[in-house]
Amino acid sequence: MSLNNDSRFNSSSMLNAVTKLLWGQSLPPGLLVTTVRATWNSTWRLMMSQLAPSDSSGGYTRPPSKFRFSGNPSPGSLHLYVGLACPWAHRTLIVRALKGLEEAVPVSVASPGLDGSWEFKRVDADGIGIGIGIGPGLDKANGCRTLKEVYGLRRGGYDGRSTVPMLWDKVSKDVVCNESYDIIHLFNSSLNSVAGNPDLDLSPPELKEKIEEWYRVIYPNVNNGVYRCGFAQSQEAYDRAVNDLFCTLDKLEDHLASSRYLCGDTLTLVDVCLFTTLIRFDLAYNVLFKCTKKKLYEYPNLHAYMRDIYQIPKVAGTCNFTEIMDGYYKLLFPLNPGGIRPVMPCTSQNEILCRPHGRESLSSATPIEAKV
Ligand SMILES: N[C@@H](CCC(=O)N[C@@H](CS)C(=O)NCC(=O)O)C(=O)O
Repeated sequence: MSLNNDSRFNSSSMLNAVTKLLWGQSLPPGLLVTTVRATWNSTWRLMMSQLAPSDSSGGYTRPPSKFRFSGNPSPGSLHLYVGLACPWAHRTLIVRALKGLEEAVPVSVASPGLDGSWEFKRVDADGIGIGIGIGPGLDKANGCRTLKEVYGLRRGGYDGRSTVPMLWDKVSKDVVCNESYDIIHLFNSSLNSVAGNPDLDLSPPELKEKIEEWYRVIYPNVNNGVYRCGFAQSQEAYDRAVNDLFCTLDKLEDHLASSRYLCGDTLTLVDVCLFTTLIRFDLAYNVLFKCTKKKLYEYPNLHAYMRDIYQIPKVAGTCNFTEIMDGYYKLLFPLNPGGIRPVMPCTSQNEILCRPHGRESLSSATPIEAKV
């Protein structure tokens, strides 16, 4: 048993001893449940109101990213900070890999600490999820212990939320950007002079409008939609979010019956954005965020589309299922106070994800495999 479990065990046995002393063998169950419900509800509301801001109807409102990208990045001085549980950071890892930017933009991988903030630690080799990809580790750019410390190094300091992904400039010692959508655009088109795969364009001019149109659908209803379900603070807000989510998944299921990717024959940035939510769906959102109407596995086209993207060279190596499950179930404390991690669903195992997807016939374009 870990130190942490020991102390949890000791404090609950102490509480037990005190209640026995005051009330005998056990508290009357009705009194116990009512007291704990009232205390837990008000503590939960206090915690949620600070960690997950909501509107007047209890709907989750995501705070905007503080550092948006503008201007020209200086290739050679960039460093990327990510956490592997995070779907927004995952987008940046995929585009970095597909564009062949691994050497030009080194990465440091943080893991969630017990207080829910990001920290860097030395991790054993067997902490590396399915064993073929990236794992958490130390801060290679600044040697900091936490991401908050890295943000704090910028001139003028910073006291906002220290989120991943974050792109750092090692020369100016400043945050370049902490908005994933900006970072993936930057990786796609502004670093071609140092990219191993400069010819791959995940946002070609003729598809830009379609990409934006799809993003306006998937961001509020799916990417942020799952968080709107999980962080809803009223039944009404949850009902709205879950309805938006599943209506959109139904539409996507229909669309993907005849289209290999969202914008047609070729993979684009908006597919990457959808993929990082889909790959976490059965693992985390279905259970923890109460996205329970269906499992992703019950959508044959969406599941095959997800496998299609998973099987693109280098993509599987960016997915770390151990970190995803630990990140959501153990460390998103407000939603899972007991910290018990459910068993990994079979449908999210590598073996299933590597099954043939059969979607080649939907596209006549050069397969992405040949371009990566
Ligand atoms: N809009 C941001 C969202 C990033 C975000 O919310 N990251 C979460 C992890 S999934 C985070 O780092 N949270 C830490 C915190 O809020 O303190 C983006 O797309 O880059």
